[in-house]
Amino acid sequence: MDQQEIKIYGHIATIRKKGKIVFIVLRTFDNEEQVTVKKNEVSEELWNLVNELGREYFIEVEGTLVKSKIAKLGREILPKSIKIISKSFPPPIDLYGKTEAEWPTRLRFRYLDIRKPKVKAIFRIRSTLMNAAREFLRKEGFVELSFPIIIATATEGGAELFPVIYFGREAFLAQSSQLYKQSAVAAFGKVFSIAPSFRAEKSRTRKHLTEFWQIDVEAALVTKKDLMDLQFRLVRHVVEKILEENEKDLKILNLEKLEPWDHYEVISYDEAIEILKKKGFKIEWGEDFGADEERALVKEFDVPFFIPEFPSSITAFYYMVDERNPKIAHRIDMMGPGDYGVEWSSGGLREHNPDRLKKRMIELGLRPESFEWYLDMFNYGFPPHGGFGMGVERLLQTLLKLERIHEASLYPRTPDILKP
Ligand code: AMO
Repeated sequence: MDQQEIKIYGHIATIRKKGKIVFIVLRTFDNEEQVTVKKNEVSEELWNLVNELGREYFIEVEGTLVKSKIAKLGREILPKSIKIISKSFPPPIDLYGKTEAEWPTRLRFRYLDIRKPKVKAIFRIRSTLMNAAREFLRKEGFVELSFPIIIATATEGGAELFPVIYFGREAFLAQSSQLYKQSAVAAFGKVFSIAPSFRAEKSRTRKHLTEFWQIDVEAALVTKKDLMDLQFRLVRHVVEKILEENEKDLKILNLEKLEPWDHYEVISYDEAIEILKKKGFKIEWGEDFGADEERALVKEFDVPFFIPEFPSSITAFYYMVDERNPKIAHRIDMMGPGDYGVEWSSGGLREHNPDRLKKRMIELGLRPESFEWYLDMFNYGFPPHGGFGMGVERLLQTLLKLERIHEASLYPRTPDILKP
């Protein structure tokens, strides 16, 4: 078909007058169309109206869609009528300029910033990611559950909690669903949730948000190898789905070369320390990797990799400590590779013996009384289990080569940003 009568709606992205022709780039919800208004071919009324239009006006266009050799999309719309549905102030940030507004300005007007094709591409891909992760886990037999967001105790360290007043009592926003997903594993065997996590960390880095989303997974009777394989296959499935469903978005982001990795690597904690020492870092056995160390380490890899054990002193209480070598705990970190690589997940095997757990809590300076129900549940025939929590924005940051994690969040929350 060479031409077609259509009626479409959209925002005016750009409007350019060239003598007796006006070119409008109309940003519809899922595309861009060129509307070409020729003075000699439209009514006087329509020509006059065109002169009133401005950027970001939301309009209705009725006309004929025809093939075009000059238009970028290979087609253009010759309008018969244009209606202004909603006018716009001149946009305070240039959505189509060659030089992008500074990040703080973009954030201030984020509700406009998210209209940009590049930003929309990121969030259409995020939507695929969420759906693909869910689809993959359900196919693997995991049951999706929702865990409380308002909780009574810290799970990932006390200093990072956001307090809430809960009918006169102190409560907190969940840092993760750790304790609850573990409780559910005894009932369902394989569980997951995709939910927000809140951390009151005053970290102003390229990879920290105070509100982020986790793909939280827990399974009974798993080995460390099972957990690594599962995570690798999960990420692979996500990438495959993005390639399948977001071809256009990848093009907008210049990421046509995105490829699912065909294998993963495993390095020991000791090896990671060695690599860093060779690179001149002053890091000793027993320390966790800081931002600079992590960045240097991930650059050494071009496929995702796992570090499948850590010193127990830097590992949360719920991980299983190695029986033969108590200096080591069975925590596994999954790292995204390359220049945009970051830690994607933490996870591992859990301790399910309540006495050993209690001892661990005391060793780490925690009060077992605060974890009464959690400790108690392990007295009722609890299966060995393990799991992981994968950061949605972190994964997206690496896959889409985003300089800062904030770009993977529609309305990012950081110590400095609370509005809009
Ligand atoms: P952890 O605290 O390592 O582990 O968090 C798991 C994953 O969540 C992401 N993440 C973050 N993303 C953005 N901003 C932050 N401030 C932030 N903090 C963490 C990362 C990280 O790898 N309960 C355990 C997981 C488990 O063992 O199952 C946990 O929360 O991608």
